[in-house]
Amino acid sequence: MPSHTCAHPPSIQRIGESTNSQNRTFKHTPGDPSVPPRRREPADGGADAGTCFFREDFDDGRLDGWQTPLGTWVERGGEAVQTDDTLARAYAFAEATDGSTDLRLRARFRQLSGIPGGAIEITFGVNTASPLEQFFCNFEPNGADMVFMYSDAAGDSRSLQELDLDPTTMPGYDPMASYTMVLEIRGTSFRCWVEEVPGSEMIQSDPRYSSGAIGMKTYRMAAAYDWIEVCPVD
Ligand SMILES: [Ca+2]
Ligand SMILES: [Ca+2]
Repeated sequence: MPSHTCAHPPSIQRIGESTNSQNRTFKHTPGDPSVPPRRREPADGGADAGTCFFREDFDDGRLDGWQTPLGTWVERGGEAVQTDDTLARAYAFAEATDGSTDLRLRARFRQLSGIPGGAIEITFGVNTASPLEQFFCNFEPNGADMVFMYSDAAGDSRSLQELDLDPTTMPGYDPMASYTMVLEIRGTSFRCWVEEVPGSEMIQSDPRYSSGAIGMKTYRMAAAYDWIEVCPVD
């Protein structure tokens, strides 16, 4: 069994580029929202946290390493915050994998305000030369749907899959709480779910996917991301 320590998630890092921060270890504090939890499903094909491509905890106050083409993004209080809850498209992206197609992306986020159909999303396969071209997995914390979408280079967004899912019917559900979204990519197949929401899994594939940057995205919602990590899968 792995020990209860892991590499401290640095503010921004591609594994292999830094030496000092990778050598630091610390004891996990249960419930500490600023620290990605140790993988809960070690038998599920995930790599140990120490081998991840990329981790960001948004703790140094600067949104360094991120491009923010649309929306109002700031790093504040240990979170990346998109403050505009009116925009139909806001996103920020970072190059995280040096071209790997297969990955497991996890992100912890919460809504701050938004319309009933507003969404918090993670985006992937972002074409950095033409970044409106991207895929994203969409969670609507106020109810309605989970959606996989593809946006072409002109920004035309189409659903690949819509899963009718209303988490507000779950006992004890709090739409303002923090949730953890997971996206697994193998080849051109994707699987996305919200860890705290049973039945939220979507499985989809699309031949237009071929690596790209990853990122955060919102739809008519202000939201805060506590951390995001990209690790190998398999
Ligand atoms: Ca930062
Ligand atoms: Ca954080």
